[in-house]
Amino acid sequence: MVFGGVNEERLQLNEDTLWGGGPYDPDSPDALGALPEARKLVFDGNYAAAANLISKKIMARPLRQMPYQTVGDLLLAFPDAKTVENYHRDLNLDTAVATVAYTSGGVAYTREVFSSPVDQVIVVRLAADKPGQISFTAGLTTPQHADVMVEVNTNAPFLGETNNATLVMRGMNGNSGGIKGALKFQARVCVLPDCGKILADKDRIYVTNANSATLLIAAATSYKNYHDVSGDPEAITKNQIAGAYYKWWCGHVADCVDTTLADHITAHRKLFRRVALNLGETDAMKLPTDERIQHFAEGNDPQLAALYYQFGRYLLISSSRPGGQPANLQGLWNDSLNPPWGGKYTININTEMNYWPAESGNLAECVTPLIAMVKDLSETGARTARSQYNARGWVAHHNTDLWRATAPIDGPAWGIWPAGGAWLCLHLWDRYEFSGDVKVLEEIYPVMKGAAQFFLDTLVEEPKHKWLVTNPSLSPENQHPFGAAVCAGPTMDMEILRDLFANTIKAAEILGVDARFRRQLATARTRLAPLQTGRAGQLQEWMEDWDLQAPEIHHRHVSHLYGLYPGRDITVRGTPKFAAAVKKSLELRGDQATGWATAWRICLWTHLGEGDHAFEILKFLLSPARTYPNMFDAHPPFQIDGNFGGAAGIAEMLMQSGNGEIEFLPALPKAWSSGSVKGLRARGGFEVSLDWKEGKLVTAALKSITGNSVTLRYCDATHALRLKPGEVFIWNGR
Ligand code: FUC
Repeated sequence: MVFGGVNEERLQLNEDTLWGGGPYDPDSPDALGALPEARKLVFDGNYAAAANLISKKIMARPLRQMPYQTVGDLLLAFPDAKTVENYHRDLNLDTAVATVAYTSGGVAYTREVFSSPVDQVIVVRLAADKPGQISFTAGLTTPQHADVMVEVNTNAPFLGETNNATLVMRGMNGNSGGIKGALKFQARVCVLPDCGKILADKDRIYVTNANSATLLIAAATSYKNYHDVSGDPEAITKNQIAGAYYKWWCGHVADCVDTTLADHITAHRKLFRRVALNLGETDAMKLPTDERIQHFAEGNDPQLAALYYQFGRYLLISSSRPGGQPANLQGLWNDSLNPPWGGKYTININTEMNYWPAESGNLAECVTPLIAMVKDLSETGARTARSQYNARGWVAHHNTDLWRATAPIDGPAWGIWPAGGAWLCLHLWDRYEFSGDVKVLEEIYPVMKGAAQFFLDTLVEEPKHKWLVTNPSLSPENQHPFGAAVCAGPTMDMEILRDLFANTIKAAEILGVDARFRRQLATARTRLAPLQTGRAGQLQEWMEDWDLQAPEIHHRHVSHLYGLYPGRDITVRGTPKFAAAVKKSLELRGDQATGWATAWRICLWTHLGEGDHAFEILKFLLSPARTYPNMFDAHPPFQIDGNFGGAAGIAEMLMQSGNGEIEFLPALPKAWSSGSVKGLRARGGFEVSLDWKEGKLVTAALKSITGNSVTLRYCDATHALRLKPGEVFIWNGR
């Protein structure tokens, strides 16, 4: 995070493996013994007693998971600027460079910052348009247990005329909930001035009268994986700084950085430039971003929606790269040791939502960390499945952390929900659907199989209709009218399992494996509790028609509507009765909720084909109530899922794919009557570009990646085709 002050610059530093605690196993040893009684209490309608028992016996120990934590701050103090003119700061989404610029005392200063995925360093470049004008003091602070010291000339002892010094922070992460901190971490800031003077004391570096200066920043922890913390952050950060340093050094300090910057921009653009979106441009673009957010609801700034979409892609590119951790509740931008909700992976919506714009936004690489995490969960979750349920396969409840904890946490109103891992599997399947790559399928199939196996072993017959249901479970975080959230067979679980079983069966068919298991899944699938319409015409959230009596009728979660989006159980054309019931449920819930919950509503309305309604909700999401001046989503407080869900909502207005179809402009709002988009990806393995005028499709260009067949749809017109890999087809929607 770049704060951009004039007299002081604060760079808030994060490293995505710096979390509290260490490897741990939170499974409750009393859970398995209590499970039959808990199930009975739920089936008997004794919900409060069930919750009580679950709270005592089944919840994880400790009850909470480990928090994501900050590294600390790099502070740069500049001489007092007497007058400041032309202050400007921006983040260029196309280069991923943040710039601060101003004039003071007749000197124009610029400060550029970028975080290079190539060299694994953050680079700060301080420049002035007159020589000898760069003076500052650099120091590191942190709320962690850590020491800061200066090392002089460790990187380039041979560079006679150019001195350099490095700030080094060495620390240990914190304990949490009785789990001892087990991670060493280190941050290094190498300060490289061009001319001028560099001095250092114990923990500060002073640069005076340089022509310019470059800072190279690296950070690492000893985390290797969820059960191995034997890494050497000193070696990692030294290597990263040295690598960047030797690349940086090009003979004359003033010209250095250029290769590092060029490589950074190339790597960023490789992902970012795949999609171009134009929704129209107006004079509102000339205003600063905070003012545009204030005025977006007035309806005259379509480019801000395009910017919000691309900002979402930028955030994912910047927080979810192969080899790193998935984007957490704050992406990776966190200034605290105990951020809201621990900055964890909440997998009853939030983590999944982070990845909603990824595949259609042509960012398959960014999904890699999520897939790696789900693989880890299939290992830790196998332990929980065995010890807490005596089941095969694996299970994850509503949250996880760096250590891949999978037991139910927080309390029975939140934690006793076994479908978190099953939901995540939708993203594995999507990876296959969007790529059409059988190698992907081979890699993910065992994980999907394990997730499905767990439910074959734990679904129980409900007494009234003999449906197979989850028990104990809940409809994420929503209380039913009987003093608890715990219940059996909430609608969302059934929808997730219908998807999981169908996708696992398809995967096994394609791979030609597990015929008997496929049959078992198919049989179990037909016995799951069905969708039901309640007395207000709504889609029932629970097996019983409780919706209208629930204490929080406008609850933020709309879990039971998963079947319409992101699931594919319900569609307007395929299951019109249930689509109408979803609409009724949405009307009952209302349009406005927390950031992510507002974004989910947008996505749902796009899948009802109601673009103007979705756009009205987007106006709320993109207002100061739900978007901070820097465009971060406001839950409130800051939570990044709303950014990603909002970006997905914009893409879903323009194109939707699934069930063998790609639909163009399924929910185009009137406000975006003309526009174009290039480079979206669709299920089945297609790249899609569209342009439209006066609310009507002009052309849809489709490029096949895999050679699959597909049906194109625009309004009521359809066109079935099969292209060769690489072949392009242009359609005018008639
Ligand atoms: C779920 C949501 C909250 C919040 C938290 C991180 O518990 O219900 O609104 O987003 O996750």
